[in-house]
Amino acid sequence: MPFDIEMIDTFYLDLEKRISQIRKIVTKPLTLTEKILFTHLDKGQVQKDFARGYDYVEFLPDRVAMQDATAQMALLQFMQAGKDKVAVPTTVHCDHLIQAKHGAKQDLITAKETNHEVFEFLRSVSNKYGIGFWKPGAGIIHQVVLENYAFPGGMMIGTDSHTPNAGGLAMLAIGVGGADAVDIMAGMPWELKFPKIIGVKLTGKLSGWTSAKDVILKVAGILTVKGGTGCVLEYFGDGAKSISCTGKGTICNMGAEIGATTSLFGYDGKMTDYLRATGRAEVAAGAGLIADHLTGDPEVYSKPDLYFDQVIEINLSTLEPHINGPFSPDRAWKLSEFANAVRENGYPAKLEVGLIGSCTNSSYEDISRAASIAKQALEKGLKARSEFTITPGSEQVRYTIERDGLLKIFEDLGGVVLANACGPCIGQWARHNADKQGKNSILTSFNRNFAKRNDGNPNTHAFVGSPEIVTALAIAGELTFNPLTDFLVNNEGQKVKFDEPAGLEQPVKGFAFEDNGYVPPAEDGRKVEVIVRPDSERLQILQPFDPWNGKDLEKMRLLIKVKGTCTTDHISMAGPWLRYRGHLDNISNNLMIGAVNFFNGLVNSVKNYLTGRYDTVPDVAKSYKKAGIDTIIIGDENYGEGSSREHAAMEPRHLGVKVILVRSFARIHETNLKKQGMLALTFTNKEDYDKIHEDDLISVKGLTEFTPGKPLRIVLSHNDGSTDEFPVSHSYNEKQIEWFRAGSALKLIKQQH
Ligand code: MIC
Ligand code: SF4
Repeated sequence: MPFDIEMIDTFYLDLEKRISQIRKIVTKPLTLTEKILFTHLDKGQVQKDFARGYDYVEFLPDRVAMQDATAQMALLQFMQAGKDKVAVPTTVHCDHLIQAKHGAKQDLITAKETNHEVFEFLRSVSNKYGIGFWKPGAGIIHQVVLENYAFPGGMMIGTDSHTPNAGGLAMLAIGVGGADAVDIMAGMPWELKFPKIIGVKLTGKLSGWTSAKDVILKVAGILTVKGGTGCVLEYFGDGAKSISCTGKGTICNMGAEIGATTSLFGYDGKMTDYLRATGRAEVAAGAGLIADHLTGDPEVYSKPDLYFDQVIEINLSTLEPHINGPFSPDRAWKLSEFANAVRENGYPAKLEVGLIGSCTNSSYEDISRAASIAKQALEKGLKARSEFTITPGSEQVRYTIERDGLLKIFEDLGGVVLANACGPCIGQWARHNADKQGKNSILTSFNRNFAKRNDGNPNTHAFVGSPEIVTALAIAGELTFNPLTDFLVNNEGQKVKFDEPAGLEQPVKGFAFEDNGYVPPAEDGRKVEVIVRPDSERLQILQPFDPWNGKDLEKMRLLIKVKGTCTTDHISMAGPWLRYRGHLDNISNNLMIGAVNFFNGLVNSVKNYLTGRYDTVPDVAKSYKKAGIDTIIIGDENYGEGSSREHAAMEPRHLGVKVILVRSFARIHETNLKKQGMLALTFTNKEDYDKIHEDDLISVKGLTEFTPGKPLRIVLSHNDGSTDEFPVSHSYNEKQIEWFRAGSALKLIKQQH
């Protein structure tokens, strides 16, 4: 029986009626995005056609998913909300804390030991509050959600930026910070600025070496890392119908890399197939009865320019495989032009490691296509010349590909099968020699490739491609190899060439598993005890942040003026720091240690005016905090892109930073800052970024009249006695201003209960 089938059935039974009510108010043809958003409006809300990119709207999503690295902070906050049980179906997935070193079996045993306290905490909190718990080794959150929980027309939020993966099953799934998840778990509506909608029309059909991954690699190249900010990408067209459900998941998942609020496809036959293959024929039957309401209206798709804010068209028949990177997921190269790019840019041509899998590319189809290449290599007398790792996304996929002999093919080729977890994708990779910081290249089928992300080495050039391309290049051992055109020489000295990959969307014998790793919660969790040791270095009960003192912020010191890209990995690094995700004080020791200081071009080296010396960012922040001096961080474009981790907002808050002033924000991070009671401001005139000097005293004026839509003012007192003044913008609404005044959104929830 599918999870929460009653909830899904009720939703489907009611949908026809709700859509016709909506059509009375919004008389134009509707995109799927609008249908889902309108059918999930908070109850009391008067329905109207909202202004895209402008109106804040309150929603009631159907479910919440959290992964272990973000769930700790989310649940530490939820525990303060004073509830007995979560208000909507919710799950926790243990996937980020498993380090890849030797291979699946041993790594999982080690992870369970080293993270015992955290896993126990998550298990007991889940048990207490009615949350489904997926054990370590069960799989990566997004793959498990797609296999078990996602349903067409539904809406969910997840404390991970790649939550949009469920868009592959026509669900509107949005990545958020933990405090947002607390809203929904506590039974309150969750607000979002009504998104703009970009239509992506897919024509033609994928074939040969080109796969779903190449669609999103191409889209990332078109839109860049910030081109999707504030937008939902809705895919449609005949080409869309030809892509497998899991392939659609890949495309939606990696939409996080262009800053999109989410991405989704309309319900179609591929989704029916997948629902059936994963034991959810009931969901498919329910969806089938109201299929028209689970996709955009035909008028929208036939005249997309009239109904979308922007339209992109991609012909799948002529789309080439792509490789994106290094250091940014939007640096897109056609495969036929990649070898030249490697030579011209001096990227290390030797491919050290090829890594396949992750939440975005570990479906049966992905693995079987990659295995078809690996099999050919074995038959043609080749072995992998690069190191090669395989990360299955879930125990269901792992068990099935083992049964079907696919894992053995990879192992015969020299591949290492890692645990069903994030592993190297999030720097949980004990890569030998990474500490020597040598210049090298790796190629993954993951979604992100920011500097240092995979192994902590700033000189690792990480590139992203489809699993079949990664496999072919790992066999060749060279980034300049093009499997479509080039030959390899085998161990008998013969020239051999690969045939096109071939795979199966669904396993012929069906999916199987012995233990999928799911642990249901107690019926009545009130007596379950949750233990957080006061001396724990991994977990810490949260202390509420101070409320606003009612005054303008005067004469703050600059903590750091960041130069260039500043992702959440730069603000709160992952890898070894994942260890402290449940302990705000300890994790704050990584605040901004990856960001480049504008004034000296160095990482983790900023001036401390109390000592006159340059020191690490966390130490300088602590020293100002101890002296009672408020601080400000200045940033550039798309500040906080990447992860949903709210630590990137809580750490500066904890260490006395009052304001983050940037050229522009990534969506999730901006909301996280607001939720934690920070001032998130943007330069009204982007050039004013240049006016900020290292030794300025910086004030924010106008806070006593803090109002939606009204700019605040910055006053700079320079060291030479001169001053500068300029306006700064904000996107706070009334409610968000209340969060600022109270000290955080959570404090308001507590006051209200
Ligand atoms: C990521 O892919 O960057 C992560 C690690 O999954 C993050 C979540 C986290 O930092 O815990 C994300 O995507 O939100
Ligand atoms: Fe895990 Fe990587 Fe997916 Fe993030 S992107 S959830 S780290 S596999």
